[in-house]
Amino acid sequence: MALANRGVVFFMMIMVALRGLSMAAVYKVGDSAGWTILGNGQEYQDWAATNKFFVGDTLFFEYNTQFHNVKQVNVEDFKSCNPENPIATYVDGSDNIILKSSGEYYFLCGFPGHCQAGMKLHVTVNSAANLPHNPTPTPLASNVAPSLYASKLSCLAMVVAAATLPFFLLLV
Ligand SMILES: [Cu+2]
Repeated sequence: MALANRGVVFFMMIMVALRGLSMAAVYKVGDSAGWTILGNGQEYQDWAATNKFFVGDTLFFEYNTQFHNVKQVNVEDFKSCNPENPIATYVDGSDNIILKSSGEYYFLCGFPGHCQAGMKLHVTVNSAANLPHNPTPTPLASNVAPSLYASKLSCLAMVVAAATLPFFLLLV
């Protein structure tokens, strides 16, 4: 009986640890390139399209503060690349922005010309915060960011752990 109790406690500890891993994901904007001027102007739209964001997730912007910053703006200022009326401004060069509510988020770089050159990011944040992220690979899986991959793996680990619970309890 004592053994069984220890097994249950051990299992609970694993579940708590896995839950902590899978509840929220951190997405590095632009993946390895970070937040910068990349080339064709579509990079961050393409990057956003390969990810699915949920409330509680974090956008991590990494950039050289001499050349870039991050401004959250409204949709009109996003369209017109206007940095003068920001909702929030980030200048640390390694900014973690937690997506606290569902909806549309718009970011741009406030340095002259950078938004026009493609340093602008629009993400849609979904409200299904309590559901595990979809562990099924999408057709875009080969392009998926390592950070997303990690979150998918942790969700998968949680599903596997939950599925093996009955067997685990039988063993102890
Ligand atoms: Cu910039």
